[in-house]
Amino acid sequence: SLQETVDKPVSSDFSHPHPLIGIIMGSDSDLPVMLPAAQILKRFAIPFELTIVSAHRTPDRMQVYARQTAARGLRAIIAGAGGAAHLPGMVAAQTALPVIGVPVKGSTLDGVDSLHSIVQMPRGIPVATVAINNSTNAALLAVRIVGSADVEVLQRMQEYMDSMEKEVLGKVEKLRE
Ligand code: RP5
Repeated sequence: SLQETVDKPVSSDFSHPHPLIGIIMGSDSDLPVMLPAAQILKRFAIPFELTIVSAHRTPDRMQVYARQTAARGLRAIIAGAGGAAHLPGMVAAQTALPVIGVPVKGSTLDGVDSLHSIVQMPRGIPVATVAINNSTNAALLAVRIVGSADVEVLQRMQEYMDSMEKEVLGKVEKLRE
């Protein structure tokens, strides 16, 4: 049931005991959009946790989660939500950590509703907002945040960028053939 899914992690396999990044989402229906973020963090060997926190359905859980993140050693929060996507902003209001918002595309308004809800934060409380459904970029930004204080992680990011460049240049070569 929905109540069960909000009370426990989506999958305990995903949740590291000492995470640096928290991936949270408003509903289990957001999971397919948020999973690429988990895959990126795995690829970069960044410990993370993944769970459901709903601003509207579980407001107390959201407050407890947001207020404890810094003390628990997290470095950044990736928060995905669709529709009236208040989760990233409300979490950013209750922690000094960087919050990265992922607008999740719903069935009716193409995700623009969510994008606007997340990006239009009032001055003073920023949420770094990525493109609609682009949890990959949210995770890459989180890796960069961790990398700003960890040269090994920064090196991994540089290698990732180098391999991407190589891949594109390989395609350019193929077109010439
Ligand atoms: C938002 O409402 C969630 O983030 C989700 O994107 C959307 C719909 O949620 P469900 O009704 O599918 O649980 O809060």
